[in-house]
Amino acid sequence: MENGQTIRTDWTREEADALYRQPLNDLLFQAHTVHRQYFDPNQVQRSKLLSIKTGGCAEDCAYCSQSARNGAKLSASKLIEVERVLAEARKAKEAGATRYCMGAAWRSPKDRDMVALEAMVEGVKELGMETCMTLGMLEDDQVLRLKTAGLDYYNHNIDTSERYYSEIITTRTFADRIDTLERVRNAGIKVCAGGIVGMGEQQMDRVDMLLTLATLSSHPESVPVNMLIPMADTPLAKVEPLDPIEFVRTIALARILMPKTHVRLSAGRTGMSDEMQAMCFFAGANSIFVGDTLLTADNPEEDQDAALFKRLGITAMAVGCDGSR
Ligand code: SAM
Ligand code: DTB
Ligand code: SF4
Repeated sequence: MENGQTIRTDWTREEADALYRQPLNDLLFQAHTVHRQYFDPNQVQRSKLLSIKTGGCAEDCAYCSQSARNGAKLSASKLIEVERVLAEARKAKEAGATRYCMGAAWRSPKDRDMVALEAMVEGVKELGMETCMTLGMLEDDQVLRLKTAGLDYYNHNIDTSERYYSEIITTRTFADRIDTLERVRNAGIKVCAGGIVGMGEQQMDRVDMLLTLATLSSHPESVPVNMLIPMADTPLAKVEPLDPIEFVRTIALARILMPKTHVRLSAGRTGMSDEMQAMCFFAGANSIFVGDTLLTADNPEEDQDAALFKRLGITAMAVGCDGSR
């Protein structure tokens, strides 16, 4: 029991579905009430992303500009130098980011890359930032090496519901994803796992995706909710845009099911109005990516986010503060 409520990992599909479908005002009220019980509602955490190895990926994720399989034009880079990563991390810290997330376009890391990855984690930690990596699937020994280097979070998304998954990715299974999440959790690294909405899925897929995360043995500490950024030359380039209210409902359900989790309003903010983002913060989102690029796609400029925070009376979480009550 916490704050008079139990953190539940036994949510049923019927409960989650009913929560998602209730009248929007009821859903928002409930989500915001839960949010206030666990977090300062006016504080938002800021993470910065860096692509440490871009393009040429062997996986066939239908949304991704970095897959070598789906005809996207992005050329493959090598793993970048440790010093360059640390120089970028320093800049991100000066700009106020508290978590540094390093992403690689890999199915999984090669053992020959591990020494450089460990040095990146150690160097970013020395700067006083939280570290996060997203490198694809991991084996037990790789998880252990990253943990020993000091990695705080590992991001690995389930992307969508188990039902819709095979429409989006065929080169690794939903069960593979869960397997990597379990390895990360068992090693004592904090879990960052979420997905993408707006990929042509149905409402029940959005509910089921969150239900899978909320019924893991422990909730992920971070849940990024990405709005699909339709990338040219990918199979999802021309998918019908999602009703923004459906996106807000997804955030609200994530907040209710996983009360203590940082819910991140992730990719796709350049396509969102200030009003929509404000609604997402009210619904329980309390983390964003900052800086004008994500991995390969655009993100709002720092000035724009600073102006939005000012308009909304939101302040940024400081290093070492998780915004919880
Ligand atoms: N290669 C690693 C992997 O897939 O696990 C790490 C990087 S990958 C780009 C991280 C996540 O970014 C994906 O799982 C997906 O949820 C999200 N993502 C990628 N492309 C996106 C897009 N066009 N729109 C929204 N989210 C996207
Ligand atoms: C996550 O859920 N979203 C981030 C992070 N985890 C690695 C990635 C968003 C990528 C958006 C598309 C791009 O920049 O290429
Ligand atoms: Fe590769 Fe990750 Fe893109 Fe999938 S999402 S194609 S694994 S970089």
